[in-house]
Amino acid sequence: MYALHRLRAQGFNVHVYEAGVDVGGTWYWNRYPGARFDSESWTYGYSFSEELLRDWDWSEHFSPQPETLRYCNFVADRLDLRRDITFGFRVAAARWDESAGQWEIEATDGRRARARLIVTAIGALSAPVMPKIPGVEDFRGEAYHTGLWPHQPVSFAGKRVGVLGTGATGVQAITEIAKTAGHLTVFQRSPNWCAPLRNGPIDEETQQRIHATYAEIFARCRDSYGCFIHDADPRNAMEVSAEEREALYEKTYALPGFAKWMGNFRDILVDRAANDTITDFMRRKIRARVKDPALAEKLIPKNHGFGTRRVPLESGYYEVFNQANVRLVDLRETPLERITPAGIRTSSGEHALDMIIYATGFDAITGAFDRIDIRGRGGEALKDKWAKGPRTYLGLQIAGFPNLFTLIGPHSAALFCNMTRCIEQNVEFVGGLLTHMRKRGQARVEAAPQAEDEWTSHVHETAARMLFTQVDSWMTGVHSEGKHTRGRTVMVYAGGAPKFRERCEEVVAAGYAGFELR
Ligand code: NA7
Repeated sequence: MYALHRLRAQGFNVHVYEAGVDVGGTWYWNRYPGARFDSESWTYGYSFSEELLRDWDWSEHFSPQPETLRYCNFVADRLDLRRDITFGFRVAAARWDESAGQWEIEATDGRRARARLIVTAIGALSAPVMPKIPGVEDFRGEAYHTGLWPHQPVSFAGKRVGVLGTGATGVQAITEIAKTAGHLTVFQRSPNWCAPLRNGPIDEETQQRIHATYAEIFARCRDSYGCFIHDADPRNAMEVSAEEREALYEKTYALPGFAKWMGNFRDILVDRAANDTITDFMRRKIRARVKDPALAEKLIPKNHGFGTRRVPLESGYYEVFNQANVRLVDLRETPLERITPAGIRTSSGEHALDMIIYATGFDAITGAFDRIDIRGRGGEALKDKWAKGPRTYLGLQIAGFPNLFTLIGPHSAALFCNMTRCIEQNVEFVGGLLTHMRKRGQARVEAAPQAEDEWTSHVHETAARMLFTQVDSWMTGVHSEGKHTRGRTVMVYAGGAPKFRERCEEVVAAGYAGFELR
């Protein structure tokens, strides 16, 4: 939406093709119960427009999905975006036509369109993945994927509900569904380190303070590693006494949002000994919250340290397992065998269900690209080029694919950064580059192969020091669909948003070095 607004304001002829029947992207598709921000609402809205900031009040510190979707609609209305959007147009193919110097896109229903330049804004977590389990089609009850949730209300009352998946989505959905389900069975393959969200309504006084300090809020986000409002404590975890360490862990655990992940000792995500200390703290928290000690052990992750996967923020998740109507099935103990017409069968027998909810995540980061047949110069398929992992220049362009920009693409900072904040930077960079080209009468831009090589190596080097690269997760390109084919892949730029922005500024100052313009 910002790309449309910005490029249109810069005098370009822009048109958006959107698969959904309305705006909202992630917030349009992910309408499962419990869906909400894991970042402070007032840090997540667009910052580019005084008017948008002035005329929108967030009602909660961590906005629920319906309010966020209303916000997206508010932005679309205020900026009069819909007149340049074709909805219900799912792009199946995009081909570069060298002789015309144009891209041609084709929708799944055969409609076509042409443009000199394409800017993708197809998301990093937008290609939902169903698990590859035999019998998925056989189930006779209700079945939903959280990322393709129906628009009609879904009732859980009196039903036997099964949830598969305990990532950020599963954790939010489970907590909410447990409130009304007749019986809830949670099928857990890997537990995650979850921590309290500590949401609450925004009172009038706080609302006024937020409005009065937006400039400061966004400046703080801009200077932090991931564009979150939380910035790391400058000390290393092992530099202080055990008591001081514990005190900061308690303090951040009691704070809202990602304070415990992003606002902790600076080395907990890079130094294993430091990470062990916070992991031990989180382990004790789970034990204290779950009444049955054996169950608590099952909910404690064994294969990764705290924060090496995105931390699901919860509002009573662990307490759900103290409820009489909730049961945890540990799929590592009793592996899943198949979906049956009546429920889910594990090695210990069949669990009869009225509803199955697949909270099984996304073919992350490259999935949305792989689902479009993107062909560059000489008919080269992007999927083939990225078969062993993405190769890009600044996450924004790909050698061999002229006039194609990939906002929040693989290897951009946006993927280790809060999306809206980094989207704004990405859009402004692309807008600046296109204006630069227009002034010079240039019509074609393509990443230089050498610039792509250098950026790809830099992304790999930067990732190497981070603990998260040694763990299976969507951030390392491992998901149920791709796990066995590609293994762990460096998918994100982990140098942090400020370094990424600096690099982009240097590129601009050097006349868009690394981009071949003609
Ligand atoms: P995630 O974080 O990728 O979680 C997917 C979950 O589904 C995870 O617990 C998986 O277990 C589980 N899963 C996937 N396939 C299977 C099969 N076949 N059997 C059992 N369990 C399975 O996706 P989310 O939607 O929760 O969150 C993604 C991001 O979106 C999140 O970080 C926020 O930024 C927003 P596994 O861990 O692979 O063992």
